[in-house]
Amino acid sequence: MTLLKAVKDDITTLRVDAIVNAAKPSLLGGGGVDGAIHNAAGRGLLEECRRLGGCPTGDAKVTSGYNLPARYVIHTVGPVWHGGSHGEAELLTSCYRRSLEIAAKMHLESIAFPAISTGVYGYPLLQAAGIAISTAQAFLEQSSSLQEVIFCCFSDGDFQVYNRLLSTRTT
Ligand code: AR6
Repeated sequence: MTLLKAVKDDITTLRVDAIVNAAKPSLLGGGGVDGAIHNAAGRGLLEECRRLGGCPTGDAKVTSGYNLPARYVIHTVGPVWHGGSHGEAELLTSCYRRSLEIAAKMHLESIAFPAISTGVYGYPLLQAAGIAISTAQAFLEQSSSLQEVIFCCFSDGDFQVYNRLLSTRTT
C-alpha cells in the first residue's frame, strides 16, 4: 500500500527517488523552492534544464538530481493564482498528475512534492493541499511502482493543514 504523508523539511535534503520542483515556464531557476533546488543541485541542473526548452503550465519534465540526495528532479510549472476562475484548479491537478505519471513511468518508488503554486504564485494553501492529496490518492488507485508520496511542507502552518487533510480523507 502506498503511503501518503506530510513532513516538515527542506525538500533539498530528502533522500527520495525524485523531488518535484515548483518551477517557472523557462525552467531556468528562480526564487523559493526552485532557487533552493538549483543551489543545492549545482550547475549541472541548470545546464540540463536549458536543453529542455521550457515547460508549459500544468506539465512536467524530468532531469537528474546532480548534487542532491534525490536521484531525479521533476520540474512542474504551477498556475499563478488569479482568483480561481482561470482554470487554476485544473492546471494544479495536472501538475500533480503529470509528475506522478513521469515517476510511475520511470518505475520510481518515492517522490516528494513541495506545496506547488502556494508561494510566489499565490494559490491558497488549503485549496492547493486538497488538490495535492486528492490527485495523488486518485492516481495511486491505479497500480503503480510508487510506495511513498511525501508532501514536504516548509512551515508549521502548512504542515498542520496537510496533516489535518490527510487524517480526515476518505480511503
Ligand atoms: N523546501 C520545501 N518547500 C520550500 C522550500 C524548500 N527548500 N523553499 C520554499 N518552499 P514557491 P510557487 C515552499 O514560491 O508558488 C519561483 O521563483 C514555499 O514555502 O517556491 O509555485 C519559480 O521560479 C511554498 O510553500 O513556488 C517560479 O517563478 C512552496 O514551496 C515561482 O517561484 C512553493 O513556493 C513558482 O511559485
